[in-house]
Amino acid sequence: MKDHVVVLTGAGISAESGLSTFRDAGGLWERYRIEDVATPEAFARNPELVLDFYNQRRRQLADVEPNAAHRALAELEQTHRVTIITQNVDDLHERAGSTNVVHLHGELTKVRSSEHLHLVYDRGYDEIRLGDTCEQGTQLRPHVVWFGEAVPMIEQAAEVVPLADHLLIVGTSLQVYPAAGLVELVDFDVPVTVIDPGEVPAMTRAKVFREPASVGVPRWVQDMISR
Ligand code: BV8
Repeated sequence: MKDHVVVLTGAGISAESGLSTFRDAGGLWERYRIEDVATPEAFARNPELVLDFYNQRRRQLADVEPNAAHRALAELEQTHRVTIITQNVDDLHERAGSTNVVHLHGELTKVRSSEHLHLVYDRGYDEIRLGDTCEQGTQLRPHVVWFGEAVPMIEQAAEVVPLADHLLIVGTSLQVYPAAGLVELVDFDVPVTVIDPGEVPAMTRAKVFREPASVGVPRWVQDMISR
């Protein structure tokens, strides 16, 4: 039976593809206030501002490519069972070839009805305009989890983490909950590795490689494959 590698990823794994992280210098939250663009209240108050914020990010996806870290995780599926639990709303894991990706906070390439949560549609990299509606006539919104909204995939993720033979944490500051709480669910005897050039409040027993994902992840994967 192939070992099961569970990977928790955040904005840092997509940084070298050219997508801004949130909290780093020059990050999204330096240019926008969460309460203006990433809450249901913000959407009710100023839907155009919110739609524009996500239209820009969706459009940008068309101009970027997966990097060596995304590709290495896809390659690892040849020798291991891999589950990627990502906080990212970009589609770079799938474009790199990963087949088992759980999007905790939604997906930019999908839109949904703002009232009928089950009405979800593919949008590719196209924009949403005010007045674009679902088949029930309600305004479309980005299929992402805003702050203060429930995280529907958290149960599924919480069932997978305890099944890990290895936990790899890449490019997340572990500041946002309940996602950050997942790392506590790994068994005490399971090896935990963190790849992040910055300060990350990871578990004391984690092996930390303070380097960019495009360097640390391919090397970690080669090490796993060659074992
Ligand atoms: C909820 C989608 C209740 C939208 C996102 C407990 C304690 C405190 C607060 C809370 C709590 N529980 C809940 C809260 C409130 C809140 C929260 O966590 N607030 C934080 C700010 C304190 N959580 C919520 O609101 C959640 N919902 O609790 O609902 C509920 C329950 C039931 C029913 C109804 C309601 C919803 C949270 C999800 C919000 N949506 N994204 C969008 O993308 O626009 S969160 C978004 O921000 C991302 O998805 C991600 O999760 C987070 C950003 O974090 P990271 O990805 O880690 O990125 P960051 O920039 O922080 O760090 C980058 C890292 O990469 C750094 O470490 C850096 O060093 C590293 N790096 C940089 N370059 C590289 C690199 N690494 C490798 N290589 C490189 N080259």
